[in-house]
Amino acid sequence: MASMRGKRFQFLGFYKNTIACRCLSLVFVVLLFSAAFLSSTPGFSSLQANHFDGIYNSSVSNSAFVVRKDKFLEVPQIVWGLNNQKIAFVRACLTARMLNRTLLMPSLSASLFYKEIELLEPIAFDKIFQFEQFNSICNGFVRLGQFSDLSNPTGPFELLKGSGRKWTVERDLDQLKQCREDPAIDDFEVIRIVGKNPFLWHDHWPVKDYAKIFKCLVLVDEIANEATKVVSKIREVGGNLRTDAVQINNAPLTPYIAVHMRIEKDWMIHCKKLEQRSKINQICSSKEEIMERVAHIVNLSKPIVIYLAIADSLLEDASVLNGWKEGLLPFEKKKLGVWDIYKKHPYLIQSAIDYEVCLRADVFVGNSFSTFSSLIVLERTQKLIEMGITRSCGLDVRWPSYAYNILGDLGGPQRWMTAMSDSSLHAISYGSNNISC
Ligand SMILES: Nc1nc2c(ncn2[C@@H]2O[C@H](COP(=O)(O)OP(=O)(O)O)[C@@H](O)[C@H]2O)c(=O)[nH]1
Ligand SMILES: *[C@@H]1O[C@H](CO)[C@@H](O)[C@H](O)[C@H]1NC(C)=O
Ligand SMILES: *[C@@H]1O[C@H](CO)[C@@H](O)[C@H](O)[C@H]1NC(C)=O
Ligand SMILES: *[C@@H]1O[C@H](CO)[C@@H](O)[C@H](O)[C@H]1NC(C)=O
Repeated sequence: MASMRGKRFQFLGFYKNTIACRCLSLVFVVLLFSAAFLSSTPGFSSLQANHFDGIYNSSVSNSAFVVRKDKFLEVPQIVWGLNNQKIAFVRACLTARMLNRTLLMPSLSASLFYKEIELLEPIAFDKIFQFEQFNSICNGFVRLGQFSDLSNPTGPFELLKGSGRKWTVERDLDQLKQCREDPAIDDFEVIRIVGKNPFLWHDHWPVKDYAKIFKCLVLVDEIANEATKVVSKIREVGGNLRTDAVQINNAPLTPYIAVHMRIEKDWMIHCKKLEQRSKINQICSSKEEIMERVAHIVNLSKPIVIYLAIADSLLEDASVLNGWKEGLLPFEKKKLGVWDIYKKHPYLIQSAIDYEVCLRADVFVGNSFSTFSSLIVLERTQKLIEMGITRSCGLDVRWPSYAYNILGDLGGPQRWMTAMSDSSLHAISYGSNNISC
């Protein structure tokens, strides 16, 4: 933030030359002051969700696009990890938009079971994300509806998504176009897509369309508050440790690094397979490699707290707290004393809290093949862009993100920013080591 402020004041100096511009610069001073005030208020950074919604224009509406409120799309239950579910949900929204239909609020899954359908624990979308907020931010782009909005007792049109190698992207797109154009289908109040879950559907939309809808996903207060408690705790331990070690004056917020250490059993199996299939050997990082690379991040003001976003129960080796270089102070949920906050909740909510904690971190380090890490970097990139920073890879800016699975400068992790103009979400967010820095 310091360097940004410096730039803004230079900009102001430029206007000071003429008297006529003095009043203008006065207006600027007021605006700058309020911006500077907001950014140095403790609540500002610890409540980044508000920061997204409040200060910047959060409407994603592009034009007077009207989505029909009397025609609906129904999709299968959304499954797997939190971010697989978010991607699948957004893909369902974009499909509904293409059909000019309201998406019937789908069920998400609270648990992480992959195979046993009866163990998937359906959970309503609005138990995790705010329903009204979603429609208000996404107004004019996509729309969510409730099953109680349905009027017609006649059955839906069931649309079977094709599968197998012969079911190409083109065929999939043709099928959707046909649904839109054929009155015999379009007249149905509900089109119900059956078969594969939306994460496995062909993708037809650019990254920026996904990004627009991610912005409409605002956590319900109960979950956002849990994340705020965890972040406060991290900053509190950081503050205590730092005042013991070095005297830091006027530091309103103790910074922290969040590392999404993706070293759980399920991931190690998945990533080894992925490495073999794609012939890329940069996907799996060991605990030691992650520690080594994080230690080489330049310009960290040590000592600094490292929050380890990790699914503790799935760890093979419980010693993630050992082996960190001097000045890097690792904490996981138990050592931090926040396990009580997490343990009340099912997988999906635990993961959503961790996601927020990583999103709000001063520095984030993750794995470029993980959807969890990738969507965090996408949101952080979006925030930087809204602040006017479009290229930050080499610069000393706030909120840097890194990928530890790729070697960057000086033995550190590679700087990471999402290529928002990419045409494929898969290429930038979970199937690639191309991280645009
Ligand atoms: N960070 C974090 N991950 C968790 C938690 N609980 C489970 N997980 C992990 O999250 C993974 C699935 O999440 P997903 O969003 O798909 O991320 P990805 O698999 O890394 O792309 C699971 O495989 C777990 O290892 C948690 O509380 N925090
Ligand atoms: C927000 O952006 C939308 C679309 O770009 C625009 O129509 C609207 O006027 C903006 N609102 C504000 C408060 O700037
Ligand atoms: C969606 O349908 C409504 C009602 O028929 C129409 O006014 C609107 O233009 C349609 N939107 C698009 C993008 O086709
Ligand atoms: C590290 O800090 C120095 C001094 O503030 C700055 O000049 C340099 O650009 C920074 N390096 C990086 C990679 O951020």
